Amino acid sequence: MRALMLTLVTLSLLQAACSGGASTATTVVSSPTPTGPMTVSLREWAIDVSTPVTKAGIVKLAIRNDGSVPHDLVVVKSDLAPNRLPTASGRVELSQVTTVTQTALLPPGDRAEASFTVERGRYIVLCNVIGHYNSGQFTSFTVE
Ligand SMILES: [Cu+2]
Repeated sequence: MRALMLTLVTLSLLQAACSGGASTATTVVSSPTPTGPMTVSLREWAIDVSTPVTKAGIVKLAIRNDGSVPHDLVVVKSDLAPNRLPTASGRVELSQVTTVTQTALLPPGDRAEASFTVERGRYIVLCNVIGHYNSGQFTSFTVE
């Protein structure tokens, strides 16, 4: 996480240096915490999150369906392995897990936002369209 943030800061500084012409890099990094939303990309058959480790508090997700079929997004708090959630008929049984948030079905290219409060622990992010979780469309992030 720290290495990633340093990389991002370095990239910002490089961008500023390249686009700023003769001016020196004056980018001020005033906040030690990430301010933007966690981006979530849905596709066949994976989910990519930009921030695999985050801090307790409010998490904001910027979700996009980058796949070619409709997907949805469900966030579950669970200490189970990400591929071990209870399923029935090709879907995760949400009544048997702690569901934090759930989007509507997103057509390809569509976006959605979600924000919710997280505490320490592991959160599993999945698509619950029939068969998609079993095809590997899930990931997880950790809250420290
Ligand atoms: Cu899906």
